[in-house]
Amino acid sequence: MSAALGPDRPLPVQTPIELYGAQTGNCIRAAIALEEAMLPYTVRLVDLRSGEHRRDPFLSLNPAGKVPTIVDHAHGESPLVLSQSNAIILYAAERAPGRLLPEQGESGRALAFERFFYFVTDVIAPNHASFFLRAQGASDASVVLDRCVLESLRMGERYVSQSTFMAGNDFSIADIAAFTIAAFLKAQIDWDELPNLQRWFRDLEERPSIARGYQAFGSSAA
Ligand SMILES: N[C@@H](CCC(=O)N[C@@H](CS)C(=O)NCC(=O)O)C(=O)O
Repeated sequence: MSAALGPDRPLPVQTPIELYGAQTGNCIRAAIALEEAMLPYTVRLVDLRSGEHRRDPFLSLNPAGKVPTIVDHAHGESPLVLSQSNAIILYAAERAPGRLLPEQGESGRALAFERFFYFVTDVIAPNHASFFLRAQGASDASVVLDRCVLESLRMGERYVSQSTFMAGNDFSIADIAAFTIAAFLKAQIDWDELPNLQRWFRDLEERPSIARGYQAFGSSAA
């Protein structure tokens, strides 16, 4: 046993990660990842309605003026600041080996990455683009994208037809990405046609880390 962690010395206290955010999909994904990784964190609510994210002090943390952003003080004098939800999810996975990505086996990890990026790039990203187009008054274009998003989400049915989770029999980052977008679109999904996806969704609704991730910014509904 090293002297630093000998019986006379208390274990170092882990300073909680600060998670800046609001009740949005990207922020909830980051919160779920921290929950799954069992990393202590403190929520710093950012009031998007009043434009708090476009003013200092938040801008000095993330000049892009977007949430989520985390500040991790576990790195000595200069804390680690991360401002992309997917980087935060991957960082949580690295900090907690085996919890969000398979620890052993290249193929298991590769599959988790494949499915994670599938939901991020083929479902979540076009869903954001559709939201943006609608806000700009380009409703026809947004309807086309909405159709693609729902069609792509149906692929999840195949992923969970042979396994408990999106990338095998262990929970992974792929489930975080898939669950949050399925929850967002749940009223538009034809669940009767997707029995495996429905079973997977109901199981994850009951998962404590997911429930806590949704509550992190003050609302509980998935
Ligand atoms: N690529 C970024 C996107 C971040 C993002 O768009 N955040 C939204 C909330 S989900 C935001 O801060 N919107 C406020 C604004 O753009 O004014 C990520 O994945 O974290």
